Amino acid sequence: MHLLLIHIILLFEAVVNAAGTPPFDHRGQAFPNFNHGRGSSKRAAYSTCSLYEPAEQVAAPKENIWAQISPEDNLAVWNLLHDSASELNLTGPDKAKVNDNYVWYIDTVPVNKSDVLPYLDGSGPRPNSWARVIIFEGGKPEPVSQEYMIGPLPVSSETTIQKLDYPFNGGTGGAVPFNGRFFDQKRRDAAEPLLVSVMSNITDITSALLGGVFHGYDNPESTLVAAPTTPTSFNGSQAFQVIMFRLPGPASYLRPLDFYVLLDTTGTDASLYKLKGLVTNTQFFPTVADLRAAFEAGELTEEFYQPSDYDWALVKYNAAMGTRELEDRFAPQNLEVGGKRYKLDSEQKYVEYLGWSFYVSHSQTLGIMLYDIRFKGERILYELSMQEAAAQYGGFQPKAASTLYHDTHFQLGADLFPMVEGFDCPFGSTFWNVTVHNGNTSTVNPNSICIFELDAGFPLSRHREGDVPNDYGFSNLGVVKGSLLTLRSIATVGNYDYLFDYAFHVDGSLEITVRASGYLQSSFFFRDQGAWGPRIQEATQGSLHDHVLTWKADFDILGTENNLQVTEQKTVNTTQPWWPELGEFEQIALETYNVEKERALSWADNGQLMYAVNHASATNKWGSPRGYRIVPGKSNIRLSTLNSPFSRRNTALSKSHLVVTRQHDTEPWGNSIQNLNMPWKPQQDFSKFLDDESVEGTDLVMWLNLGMHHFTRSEDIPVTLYSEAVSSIMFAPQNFFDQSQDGDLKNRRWYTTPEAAGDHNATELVSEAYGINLPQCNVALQEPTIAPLVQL
Ligand SMILES: *[C@@H]1O[C@H](CO)[C@@H](O)[C@H](O)[C@H]1NC(C)=O
Ligand SMILES: *[C@@H]1O[C@H](CO)[C@@H](O)[C@H](O)[C@H]1NC(C)=O
Ligand SMILES: *[C@@H]1O[C@H](CO)[C@@H](O)[C@H](O)[C@H]1NC(C)=O
Ligand SMILES: *[C@@H]1O[C@H](CO)[C@@H](O)[C@H](O)[C@H]1NC(C)=O
Ligand SMILES: *[C@@H]1O[C@H](CO)[C@@H](O)[C@H](O)[C@H]1NC(C)=O
Ligand SMILES: *[C@@H]1O[C@H](CO)[C@@H](O)[C@H](O)[C@H]1NC(C)=O
Ligand SMILES: *[C@@H]1O[C@H](CO)[C@@H](O)[C@H](O)[C@H]1NC(C)=O
Ligand SMILES: *[C@@H]1O[C@H](CO)[C@@H](O)[C@H](O)[C@H]1NC(C)=O
Ligand SMILES: [Cu+2]
Repeated sequence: MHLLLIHIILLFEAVVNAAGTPPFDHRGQAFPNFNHGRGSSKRAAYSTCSLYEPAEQVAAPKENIWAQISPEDNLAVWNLLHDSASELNLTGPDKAKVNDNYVWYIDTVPVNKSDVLPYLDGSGPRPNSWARVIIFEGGKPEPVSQEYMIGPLPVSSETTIQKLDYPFNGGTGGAVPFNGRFFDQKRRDAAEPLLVSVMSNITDITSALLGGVFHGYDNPESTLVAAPTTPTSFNGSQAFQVIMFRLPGPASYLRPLDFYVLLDTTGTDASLYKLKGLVTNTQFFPTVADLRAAFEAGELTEEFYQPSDYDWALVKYNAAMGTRELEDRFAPQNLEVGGKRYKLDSEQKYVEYLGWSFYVSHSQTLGIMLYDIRFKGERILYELSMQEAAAQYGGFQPKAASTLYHDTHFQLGADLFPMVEGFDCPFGSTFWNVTVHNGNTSTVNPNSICIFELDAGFPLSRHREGDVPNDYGFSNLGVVKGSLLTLRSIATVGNYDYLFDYAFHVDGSLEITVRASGYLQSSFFFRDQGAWGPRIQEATQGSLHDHVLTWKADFDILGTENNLQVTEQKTVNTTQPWWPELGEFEQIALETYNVEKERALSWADNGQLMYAVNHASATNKWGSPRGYRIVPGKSNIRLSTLNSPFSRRNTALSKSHLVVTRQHDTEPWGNSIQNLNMPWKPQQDFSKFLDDESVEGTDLVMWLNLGMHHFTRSEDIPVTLYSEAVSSIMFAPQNFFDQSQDGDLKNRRWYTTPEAAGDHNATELVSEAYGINLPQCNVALQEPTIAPLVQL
């Protein structure tokens, strides 16, 4: 941990003067006066920029009632559940087996919007907090995983334990059959003896074909890694495992081998588990004996071998690639040299920034969630949260062909980890912690959310009123600084590092961006399998796959009475009397209507369609409904496969570009985190949200899909690049205001060349800077440190 001091003198003034234009002899009176000279002899006089000054604190208007339950509540709930009086008959986590009852995890039940609004907007009571608990009830005659709600919190004599059924529409409430539940360590332990018995019996074969052996997940004699996938059931009547083998060590995801074991793991009695078959050389062998016969007949060979080293797969400097001229210089940075322009209530996780305000919450499953998002005091969104990060693969081999992931199932929200200042987030960013509950304890993941203001990288707006015969060639020139506040988190879910950005622009627009880096889930390379992705290393194919990430955008434009307006840009034939010679001619025209009922929608071909969420009756000064447009950004896709057995009904929300539904307390989530292993009989079927309800003049929710079709490439080695693996969407005012929201920004310049009397070639330039000081300070950057995770 050393301190790296980098001195950069910020001489904006010198830069301006270096442009070869006449000096500013005619500064407007608002132009700041600088005492510091430009000479290097004066540099010592500059003080250090306040980059690391914390943001000013502000008191949130209301308590953050969306916040997750505290570590104290988590422990109290844990103890309540494990008290014999609960009659839940729980076994402690260290002793429990698949056929016992034990707690999987504790999270937070979303507060009902119908309870929140009276509190938020009036003097209604503070809504109660409830814990959400998932208990694996393998000890029941009919073993299930069951969700519970425990509250109100903190635990008192009023606190009850109830089944949490109401958010789930699949027919079995919060219960999922044992076979469809999360394939946790205990299920893996139950299935491991069968896998080991198979693999230990064929060590000669695996040594010859793969160069390794497998004797158990944690057995030190194993030189192969077993990598199961999901889903592990279709409808809860059966359970299976599709296990691929890889070379161990870092970057194992990029070193797949040509060997697969398929197991039947139905039920809680592991003695009934069976081998379904083995796959290698693109052949299926129902039994070990069949595999052995083929091996002994010399029919099994490998054309390629994974290299034993893995240096090529690490995200580190690769000297063998040479150097680039001048790249040894320090890269440009975004630095808040004027001091932080946002205020925080760090306790309540509340943010204010140049007219914006919002609350931040976090859940174990969904990661960051934003609430009560307002601009200039007016509510735009009640909730903005990611609901699912799905990925589905394709390939001519058992793992890629079957893999579907729902990353909420893998607790994406628990995977937000400390970020690297200066690299993941700018130097001087504000960092917030994330707390994750785990059994009866909680862990603090420090610095796992960062907040910073960025230079947008482009001016928000400008105009040069030109073609005037004076020395400057214009009569006036206005330009406004573009800035935005970003709230960032990175979820490392296994192989992938998803980067989530919420960006609040100064004009009142809000942008969501998600990027992906990290390791591909790859497959063993076969020459004839180009349909599923290119060869990207010696023996590795980059497996083709889709990523689809769904956002819930519960718009409340000025309240809950909203419409979803569609504006189609059509090509129409018209006649106009002043062009009789044209007769009918084609031109563009708008057709506007409100969506009447809940439905799935698509982005239009050639972008000739606009969706806007409007208030049902409020209009701007010019008579247009006040609203926000949903502006498509990069890669607003949907899942490619609509009928795959692995993503049939459990992934319904990923299958359209966007969906509008009516808001209900009973529909807080777009997906169930226990849906993954129930593709044919999901705990929650998103398509059932669409039950013909009206969405006119009512509280509506937009479900928006971002993502990408991952056309894998050799540049995914060592890891996928955030530059290209990116998807975004923006919400922008659409007649919400009477004019653009940049007139009140002082970070701008206004230049005029007033006409001197009788002299149209005036050379006088008058500039206006509105009194914003240009900082004159030394930049002293500190080498980032990474804080350890703290077990409470
Ligand atoms: C309690 O759970 C165990 C499994 O952990 C089970 O064998 C036993 O039957 C259960 N007892 C009751 C009363 O349900
Ligand atoms: C939310 O509303 C539903 C439906 O009215 C109700 O069943 C449930 O108990 C409420 N949840 C909470 C946490 O208050
Ligand atoms: C091991 O292989 C032998 C013969 O190849 C077979 O008889 C035996 O059942 C196998 N054991 C297992 C667990 O597959
Ligand atoms: C699951 O699917 C199988 C095969 O289609 C069917 O026989 C079984 O009845 C289904 N079970 C449930 C609970 O839906
Ligand atoms: C959590 O449970 C473990 C046993 O599983 C126990 O040793 C520990 O003291 C408990 N911690 C707290 C804070 O209750
Ligand atoms: C974040 O966690 C660290 C480590 O537990 C702690 O020192 C720090 O005070 C926490 N910061 C906030 C803002 O809670
Ligand atoms: C306009 O009319 C022309 C001539 O009848 C026809 O070819 C064209 O398709 C029409 N365009 C539209 C948009 O209807
Ligand atoms: C203005 O500038 C133009 C072009 O340089 C020149 O032709 C013209 O004479 C000038 N007019 C006056 C009034 O100086
Ligand atoms: Cu990908």
